[in-house]
Amino acid sequence: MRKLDVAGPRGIIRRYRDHLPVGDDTPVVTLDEGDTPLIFSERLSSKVEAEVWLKYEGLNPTGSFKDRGMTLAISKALEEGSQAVVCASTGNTSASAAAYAARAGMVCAVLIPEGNVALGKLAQALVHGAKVFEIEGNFDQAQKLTQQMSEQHPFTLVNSVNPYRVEGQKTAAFEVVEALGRAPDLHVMPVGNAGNITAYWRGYREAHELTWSSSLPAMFGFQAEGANPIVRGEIVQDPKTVATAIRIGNPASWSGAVDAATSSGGRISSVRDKEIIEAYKGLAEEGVFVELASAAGVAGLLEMHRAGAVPAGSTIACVLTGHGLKDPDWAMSTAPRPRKVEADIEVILAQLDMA
Ligand code: AN7
Repeated sequence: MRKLDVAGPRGIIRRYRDHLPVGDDTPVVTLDEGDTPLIFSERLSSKVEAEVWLKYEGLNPTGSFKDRGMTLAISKALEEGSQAVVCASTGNTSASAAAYAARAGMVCAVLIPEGNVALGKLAQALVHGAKVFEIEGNFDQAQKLTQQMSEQHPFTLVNSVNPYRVEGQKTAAFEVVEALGRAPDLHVMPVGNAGNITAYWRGYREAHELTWSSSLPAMFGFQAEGANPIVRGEIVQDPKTVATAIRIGNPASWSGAVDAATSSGGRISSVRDKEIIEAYKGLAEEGVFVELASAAGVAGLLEMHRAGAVPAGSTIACVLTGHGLKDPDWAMSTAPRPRKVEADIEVILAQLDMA
């Protein structure tokens, strides 16, 4: 009897170890992250008259792209003898840090902005045993505090200013290139603290140098209109958007995002909350459940199409950064209520208008 094929190495450190800063002695703290699907979108492709592929990063172990960078950041922290990590977060980084720190047996402290973290993310950080502090302030203030904690106290900072985070996250670009056989023409994604666009651009450039792809994509990043410091060219003191994950007024990797956009021939732009919500609904209608911030890239792509900026027939990769289950409150607030009925098939059929 033929055995099932043994799958290749699991987790981004094992799969891409030749392209990451790890050695034989680096412990591998992994939850088998990465290897996420690149889903073809019929609906978006016909809308924008191009080939649109969705990189569904919500299918990582903790439900967001953050796991790619966290596996490496936590593994390196452990290798360096650190016993505690700290991060500021709009939610997903803290969920991921909490899970990987738990796996490594490390202490994890997280600082989150009070009242602006989606329920699922908060639940994750708490369940994995992180020490969670809701600060009376926003993400940018939390980020300053964690910087001080890591400079003055024995905490390893695992925000994306930690260089291993960006290194790990670049592997998503490798996977897109593997799946398409080359880089896309356009790469579209949300931008918050700007670590991820920095990482994708690095990943695409390395894939190009390694001759995995003969071309490079133009990189398009989208901030929410009320939290768009890079577009404005100045810090936004009181950032506001329904997409709490990207409610950031002073991104740590600002220059990385500008570099990705300008050197690739792309752009950083804003999308309105209304457009983000529309894009979120559209994705749900084709079976893809994301959190609001993740829909910002799609919203941006649709806006580009309206402006005539999507070349017909081009290949487009669109990153969906986090899972819809992260934010059940938002999902429920816009969806219809379930109907309460008697346990009677006739009653149910009558309500369905199918009797
Ligand atoms: C779903 O968790 O900043 O531009 O602290 O959770 O790399 O910051 C999250 C960011 C996009 C933006 N989509 O990525 C955090 C945090 C989702 C996110 C972003 C985030 P970056």
